[in-house]
Amino acid sequence: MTGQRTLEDYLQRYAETGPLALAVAGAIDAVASAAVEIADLTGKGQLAGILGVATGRNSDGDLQRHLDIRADAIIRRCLGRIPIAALASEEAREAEICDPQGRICVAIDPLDGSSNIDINMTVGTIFSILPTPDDLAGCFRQPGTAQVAAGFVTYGPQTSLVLSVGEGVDVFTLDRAAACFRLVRVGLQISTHAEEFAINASNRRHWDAPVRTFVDECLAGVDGPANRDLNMRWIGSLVAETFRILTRGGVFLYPSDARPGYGDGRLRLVYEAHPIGFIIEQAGGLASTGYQRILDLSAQSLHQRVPLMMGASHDVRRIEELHCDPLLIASTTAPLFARRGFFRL
Ligand code: AFP
Repeated sequence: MTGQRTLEDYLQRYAETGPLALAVAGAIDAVASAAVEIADLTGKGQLAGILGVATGRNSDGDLQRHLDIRADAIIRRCLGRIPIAALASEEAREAEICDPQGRICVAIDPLDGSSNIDINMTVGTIFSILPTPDDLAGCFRQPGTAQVAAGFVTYGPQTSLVLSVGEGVDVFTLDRAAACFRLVRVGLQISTHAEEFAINASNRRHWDAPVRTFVDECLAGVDGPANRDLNMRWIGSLVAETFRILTRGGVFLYPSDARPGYGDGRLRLVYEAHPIGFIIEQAGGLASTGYQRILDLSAQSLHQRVPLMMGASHDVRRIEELHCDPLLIASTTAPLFARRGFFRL
């Protein structure tokens, strides 16, 4: 039953399944409480001040905007009410040890897509929930498969919370009048073949051959190896792209490329690719670097970047084939593209 069931009811039932589930439910409830505040803030736009103005750079050199910092503070305050062992955030250089007796550790991207704030585009919060390991120092070096829950919130026309506790993907939409999230979708599944692909095509000249070949196959449409016509989208907000793929399918690529600083792509492993990969796999899709399953990776450093190709299983497998079998590149780089100059290879 959807529409009436609240996130609170959902979490109460989940929490009864054990002490770890109780801790996970508490963290999700805290993130949801923070999301109600952040939604109000983003909904005010410039009435809340110049939220998108850059106020500096984070520990990894990314522009830090006013709302990034506000969102981080709101989430920290809400999570501070429950016993978590450690907290990692895109907005802080180091992870914070909180309550070593806490059963879980939480990693967050407080506001993904913040470069979209001033153009009124969807932004979001991403969260990953891990069990506390025996060696707390290694809590954020666990593989993505260790996650017990993950999700994200989109602050767009609707404020929606997309959640998985390892039993499929469900969606809750904020009932603003009641200030509570209500269950609206249960058990989302991504179709195996994409009808849309998403990549920042302005970087084409910087891509490796496997990525160029895959995109050329998408552009060749029904007359090419893909045997179907595909549309293209690029929003510049990972949470919005992921919500679209969960809703109507598709494949997303943020590959590594030849630009300085993009040798491992742009997206972060611990608080972006791991939670998004968890959600995508729970919905029947795949998430890969092109060579490896995202969830099999363990971070060597907290803000480590990673290439991310995710979504429709057939298309992610094709991307992996092109990365792993160079002969495929030669055979599919047809003279059509090379000689007629459709694309400079
Ligand atoms: P910001 O948080 O700096 O806006 O970056 C958003 C993001 O990490 C991810 O959400 C987008 O998919 C990606 O960057 C867009 O990157 P490009 O601006 O290079 O297309």
